[in-house]
Parts: sequence; structure tokens; C-alpha cells
Amino acid sequence: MPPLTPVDARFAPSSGAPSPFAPGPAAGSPRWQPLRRRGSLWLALLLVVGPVLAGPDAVAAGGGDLDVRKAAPGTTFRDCDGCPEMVVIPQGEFRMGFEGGEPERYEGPVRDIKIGYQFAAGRFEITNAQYRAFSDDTKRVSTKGCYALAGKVGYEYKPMPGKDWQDPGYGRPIRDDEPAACITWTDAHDYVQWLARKTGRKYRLLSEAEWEYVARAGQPGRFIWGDAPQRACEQSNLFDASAAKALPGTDIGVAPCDDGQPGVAPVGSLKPNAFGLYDMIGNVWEWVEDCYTMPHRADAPVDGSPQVKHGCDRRGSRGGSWISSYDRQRPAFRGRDPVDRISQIFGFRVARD
Ligand SMILES: [Ca+2]
Repeated sequence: MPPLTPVDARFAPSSGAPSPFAPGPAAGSPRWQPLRRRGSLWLALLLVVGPVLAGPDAVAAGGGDLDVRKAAPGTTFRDCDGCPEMVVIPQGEFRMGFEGGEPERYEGPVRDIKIGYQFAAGRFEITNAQYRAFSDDTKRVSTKGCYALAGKVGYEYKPMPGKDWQDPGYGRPIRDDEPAACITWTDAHDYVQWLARKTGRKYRLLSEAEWEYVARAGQPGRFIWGDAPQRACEQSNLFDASAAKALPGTDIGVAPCDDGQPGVAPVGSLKPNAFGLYDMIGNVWEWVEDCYTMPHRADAPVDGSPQVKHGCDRRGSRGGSWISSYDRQRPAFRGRDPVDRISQIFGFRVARD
């Protein structure tokens, strides 16, 4: 096996080769629909008022004994002070994946997924403040040597001695409200187990299918911004015009817009999606529960549960980052790395049943 590097370090800019995204059946397509009329109404309601409900001042309520399988979709809550804010997600179905992708990163076959249960997803990526609470409470010894951008010019990611989540290599102190980064899959998994113990609630990571479902939020196709690339920066902190200006010589695909964030950004800096979730695409990659096989196996679950039987030397990560190529900022793109991979652009989001 060749040396493994963070997902973005393997990106090869276009060199005249055919686009890896040859036209194929559109993922998503008009077949996305909630399972029941009740769900359809919820989605319609969320599409209209979700961003309003999810505004920065919409303080979470409830929590504790909240039954996410019965609560109204769109309900936000927090199970304790310092716990992540959660949003109740309606059941539904969608088409997962894409009949294309980079060489060795085929994203198909496109599959029909039915999520016949409600769950809650983190409204934001887990922040440094939230991760610190876990780290302090468990006296966790952080892994050092995080892959980080090696310089201010060009795009070179390599293990940086001493770098960890407390100093991911930004060249400045971290902020409490930025997403925790330099997080391994094991770190993320241990966090949700700690949070479950602390709250007595069923916290876990999202499955790949759940992640793509909530990232799409009803949006089929390659990008969540549809066919309007100039809108890419509305919801997503991407490698955009401001990042390209701040990091000259970084030869990766630049988003055709300006999100005003040259680097990692505090969570929730941009607009939420129709489910009221922030930063699903961009900011940091988000670890998911699933082990990685490519293509999806014929016996892989299609009910929203994770695939954890095969390929568990690597786990999935989703959603791109503030320094990912534009072609990777797609809801179907599948990152995959060893469970102990530690990178400046790897973070996570939590789920709860
Ligand atoms: Ca940006």
C-alpha cells in the first residue's frame, strides 16, 4: 500500500486529463422524497422556515428527556450546558452517491437509501470548547504530529512535530468557537462515547448515509448549491477567492466565489441548510462511523445504518474543508483514512438517537 496522506494531499490538479466527473445519472434526482406525507410537510416547512428557526439567536430548548424519534423535526435542543446543540432530523429517503469520482475514488453505485427513523444531528461541527471539556474530563493525552500546512506559500501538507488539536498549526491561538481539528477517528469516537456516558443519551457519529442525507437536505445533484456555483460560498467555507489570496501558490481548485473566510472559520459563520445545519460542506472534514469500501458493497446497509463489517482499517470522512479542492466539496465525495490519521482539516459532528 502506498503511503497514506490526508485526503487533500492526494488531490492532483487537472493536467489536461479528462474530468473525473464524466456525466452520469444524477445522484439525488427527483426521487428524493420523505417517506410519508407527514414527512413531506415537515420538509416543506423546514425548507421555508428552517434557516429562520436556526438563526444564531434561536437558543436550543428541551434536551434531557427529549425523544428525538417523536419530537417535531427542526426542534433544537442541548442535553447539558456545554453539550453540542442538536437538531431533530425527519425520516426520509434519497439517492446516495454519484456515478463518477476521482480515479480510485468511485462514488457509486448510486443507491436508494430509506431512513425510516428520526434522529438528531449536531447543528454545528464540534468546537474546540466542546472538545476541551472532553479532553479535560478524561485527562486525555493528545496525539501530536498533526498533518498541517507546512508554509504560507504553496500547498504542502506534512506531519508537523508538536501540532495537535490545541495548536493545529494556524500560526495563531485557536478560538473556542472554531471546529476542533487535528482530530482522529478514534478521538471522535471516544468523544461521542464520553458524551453518551455524561448525558445518558445515545450519542454517536453519523453514518455515511445519514451524513449525506442531512448534507443534501433535499438537494439532488453534484453540489448542494445546484447549478449556481456563484452561490457555493453562501453556506460553505471553501477554498475560495479569499483563501487563494491568503495562500498564494496553492494550486488546488478554487471555488468561484468569496466566502470571506481565508482559513478555518468559527462554526456557523455562514448560512444554515434547509435542515438548519451549518458547515456541512467546507470548514473541516467530518469523520463518520462507516468503514470504507469502494465501491459500496452490494450487501451494504441501505436503511441509514453504517457499514462496519468491511474495510475497517479506514473510516469515512465527509464534506471537504476550507482548503479542499472545489471538486471535492460535494455531498457524495468520500474521504477515507486510517483511524489514527491526524490532520489539520479533520474534525467531526455528532448524532443522537
Ligand atoms: Ca474560505
